[in-house]
Amino acid sequence: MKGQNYINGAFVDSSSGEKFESRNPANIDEVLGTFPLSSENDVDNAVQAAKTAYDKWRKLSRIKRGEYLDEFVQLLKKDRESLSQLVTKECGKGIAEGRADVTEGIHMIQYMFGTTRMSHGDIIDSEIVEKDSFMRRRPKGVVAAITPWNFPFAIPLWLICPSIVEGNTVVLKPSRETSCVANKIAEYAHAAGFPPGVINIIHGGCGDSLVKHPDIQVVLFTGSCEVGEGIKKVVAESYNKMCACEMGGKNAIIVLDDANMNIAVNASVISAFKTSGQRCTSAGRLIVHENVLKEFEKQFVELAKRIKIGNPLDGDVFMGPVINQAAIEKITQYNELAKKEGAEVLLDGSRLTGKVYDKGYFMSPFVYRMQSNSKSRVLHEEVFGPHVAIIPVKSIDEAINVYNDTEYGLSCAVITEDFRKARRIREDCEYGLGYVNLPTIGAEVHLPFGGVKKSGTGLPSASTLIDVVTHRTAWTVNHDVEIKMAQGLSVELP
Ligand code: UN1
Repeated sequence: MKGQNYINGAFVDSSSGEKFESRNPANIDEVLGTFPLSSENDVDNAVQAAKTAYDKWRKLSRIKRGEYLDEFVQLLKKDRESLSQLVTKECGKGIAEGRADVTEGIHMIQYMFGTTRMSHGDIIDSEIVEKDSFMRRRPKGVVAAITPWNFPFAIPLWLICPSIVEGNTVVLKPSRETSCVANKIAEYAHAAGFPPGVINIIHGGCGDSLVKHPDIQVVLFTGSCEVGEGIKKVVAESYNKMCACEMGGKNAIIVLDDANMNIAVNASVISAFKTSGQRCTSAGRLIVHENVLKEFEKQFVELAKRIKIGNPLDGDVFMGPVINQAAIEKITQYNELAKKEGAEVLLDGSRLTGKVYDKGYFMSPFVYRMQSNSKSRVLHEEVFGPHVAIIPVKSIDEAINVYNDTEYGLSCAVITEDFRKARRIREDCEYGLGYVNLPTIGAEVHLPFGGVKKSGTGLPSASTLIDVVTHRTAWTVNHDVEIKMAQGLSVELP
């Protein structure tokens, strides 16, 4: 694929003239596409196009704006399978997950389209009966969306769809690792006939100048803590910008002593190893009651050993490659660090070699037991790979303390048959996404998606992004012929 930026309704090259490649992580000799390394000038062009389009776009009715999304989704649905294959080829997750990513993106478009004929403000009583007040939403302007490679289809659509339905226009800067999928999103948006400038996509190397651009009102970001913290600093220094950042987790499954062992083991394998542990919702910690520890460990390790690793396009492969060489190095370092920090290794994971493995970035699961320890780095830092700790606990109180003992707070699951214990977890653990008898992954688009503490800015994405990309305004109308004031403010005029 020869990728280009998509600015003001046209596919254009970058003024930088520089290029980068996107490769298949399961076969690094395969170049999937070449893309422009965008410059500050390209960023400016894209933001100006979005700014110009904004005025007309915001004046369309919400229903009319939604109809473009309907057209968009009809086109995407026809090519679901080829899009899923591209997602899998470019980011390496299993084909079932490639399909789920495309489905999740389609759901977001359908959901936002569905909201356009529903009420979307409030009517609020006044203390004066002749007055009506309304909470009305207004768009904010030009939105910058910066998205990761692990959900190359769904996450851009999570961020684009609520923004544009509300009347904003968007400049998307996708991860370099998954530029082909982003280019496809641009092609389908173009075919759906969105007015020029409503959706703009610029590739590679320009996130910083996009965030700093004075005409960007909102920055939506999903990715690493380091980048998110940088964005928060830029926003703090400007008077007209705000941001919503989703920034990872050190999520956990809590397995209590009454747990259904089948659910506990399956939920843990799914949470730790789907997407090769590279979701922000993946579980890096399994907090297990000592009464069931032995049984849990035995079954979990047995199942983890049986995981099929290989070409993610093969339907029976559970784990594809990790994304790149840097990921291999980071995960390997954390596996080594766990050993140094006193981990009891139950399943030693490493880079796989030989046959198909030599062509890509394949790693096997690493499972270890470690006592809770506030100084351990591996129990506190996000690894973003197939690396999971089993932490024994003696009670539900200890499980809650261990769960909360990280700087993150995204996804939490408890496995129990006792609704009272589940309620303790619901009330006392710090999280944005909570699950009972389920994995930590797999949230649906019509739920709020976001974490607390270091995991996010407390402004969840997906459905609740509407609150981020709109100003809520108060609009009050008097139906009387005289002015009656609330708060006893009515006075005789002189
Ligand atoms: C992410 O990894 O950044 O809940 C998003 C889930 C998916 C989204 C993950 N629906 O696991």
